[in-house]
Amino acid sequence: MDIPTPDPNSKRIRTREAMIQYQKARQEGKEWNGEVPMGEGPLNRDGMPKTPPGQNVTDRWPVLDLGFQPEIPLENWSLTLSGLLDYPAAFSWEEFNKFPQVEDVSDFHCVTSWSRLDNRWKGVRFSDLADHCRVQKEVRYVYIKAYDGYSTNLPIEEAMKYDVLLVHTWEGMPLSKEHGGPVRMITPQLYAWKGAKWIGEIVFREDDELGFWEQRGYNNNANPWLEERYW
Ligand SMILES: Nc1nc2c(c(=O)[nH]1)N[C@H]1C(S)=C(S)[C@@H](COP(=O)(O)O)O[C@H]1N2
Ligand SMILES: [Mo]
Repeated sequence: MDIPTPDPNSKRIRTREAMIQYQKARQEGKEWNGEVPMGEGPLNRDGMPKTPPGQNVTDRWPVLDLGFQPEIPLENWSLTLSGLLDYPAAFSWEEFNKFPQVEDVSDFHCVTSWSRLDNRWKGVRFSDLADHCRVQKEVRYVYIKAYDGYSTNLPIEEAMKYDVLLVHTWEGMPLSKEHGGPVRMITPQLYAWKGAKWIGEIVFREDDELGFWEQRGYNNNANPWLEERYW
């Protein structure tokens, strides 16, 4: 087998190294004299430029789906948490709404190059749902299934971030069906395809499994500041 030697001076590797150094300095509270990695605008609350590289900011909110928008009456809606959990559960709409309700303002970055900034959301933290069901220590990934047949996957540590929410309200209004109502997930620090609209089930797993777009060429990591768009 011929094993190639990665070029340590390539743009890709250089950029990632700069990002590692930058975030390390930031976490340790050290001063940073190098360039702020990739993107434009003031830094966001996670220390990254507000607009990731290659993104155009829009006030409109485009709709992306697989050509089918499921209609889910609230009395038929449920959210299942399954897999490696001490207490697997299927929450009804009422049970879901008993979890602490969190309001947050965050940005939304689509891999097709548009970003919608400062969206005001209300919903339930992914981590509150997961903690309730007691995630077993073997868990490394979650695989997410939606009511339209869509799926996506992410590392558990990404899903547990403070800003990952299952939202039912946008700008004070119930989340519309076209945008994933009754409930969708949002992943502000990853491209938006990692956030399933019409979310129905979260499977906690030891092994990774590629979701719908990840199988078809979207990058599994999906970090907008590293432009991890496609394979
Ligand atoms: N269930 C489901 N979730 C989905 C998708 C989808 O087709 N089905 N598209 C993804 C993609 S590619 C993006 S960019 C966002 C788009 O959300 P929006 O239509 O509300 O803008 O949802 C993501 N979640
Ligand atoms: Mo997207």
